[in-house]
Amino acid sequence: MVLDSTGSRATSQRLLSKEEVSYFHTNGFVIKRGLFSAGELAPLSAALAADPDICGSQSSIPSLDGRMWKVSEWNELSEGYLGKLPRLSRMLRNTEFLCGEESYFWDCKLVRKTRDMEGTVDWHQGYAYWYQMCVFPNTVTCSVAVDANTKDNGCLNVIRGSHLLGRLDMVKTGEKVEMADPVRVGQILQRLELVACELEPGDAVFYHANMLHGSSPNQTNVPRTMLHCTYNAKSNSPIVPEAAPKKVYRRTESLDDDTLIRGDYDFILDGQIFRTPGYYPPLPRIGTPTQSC
Ligand SMILES: O=C(O)CCC(=O)C(=O)O
Ligand SMILES: [Fe+2]
Repeated sequence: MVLDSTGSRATSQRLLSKEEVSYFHTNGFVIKRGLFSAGELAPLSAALAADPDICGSQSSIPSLDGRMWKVSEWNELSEGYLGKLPRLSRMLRNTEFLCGEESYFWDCKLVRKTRDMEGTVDWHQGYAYWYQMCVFPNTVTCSVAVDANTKDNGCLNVIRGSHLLGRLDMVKTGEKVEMADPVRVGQILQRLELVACELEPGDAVFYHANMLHGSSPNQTNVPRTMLHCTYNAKSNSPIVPEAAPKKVYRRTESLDDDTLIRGDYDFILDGQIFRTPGYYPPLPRIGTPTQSC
């Protein structure tokens, strides 16, 4: 067995088994414990503690209860930590298993909730935002817990089986808040189970583009940090390439799984090209592919 310097198990155990892939298709999500070791994530945790402002990259997103959340987004695969992590072999292979074909990098987000920024994330589906670009909901997100994610500090919540509901309408509440129609979500929650994804650092949850997900506010004094990496299936490249040039299929070359533990990256936060803060695409209108990223 190959052990990394923190004693984590071999990379083969970081690949989803057939049973886990089947669980994903039935439930819309699957939790993979120990996808990353503490040693691999420690440099990122330290960089975030030293620069909680994340190089000024965070956008503020309003939520229905008024507890804003902040997100940093990037779709540039840099030679830094944040550009290399999504290219690791285990990320590409696992998302290929789940997409059923070659997957390629779509984008990444870092969501960090603190006592000052409690961050309620209202229920939504990823595909609500990608619908205008892609004909199938065949994207998979892998959300990695960078620190302990608990119910108290606002872990990710998913609704088991909601990937089978199809794409739900998003509604605008007030000026800015966009979320899956809350009346419908209420009905769904009477029928399907809410699963709070409590994770240790390094655990990850993979979920389907139509999985309803969101998160509750952080009610503790410890941060809750999640790194969301999304991949699209090769055959599901945007229908109007000019409207989404950065999302068009191009092969994502995989990197060895020991890249981070070897420290083989040029920088962590400073140097990464993030999307301009404040950028948050308006929900596209049905019928016209206008979204550009
Ligand atoms: O980090 C979270 O709690 C969820 C964030 C999320 O779903 C998103 O950014 O699309
Ligand atoms: Fe999301």
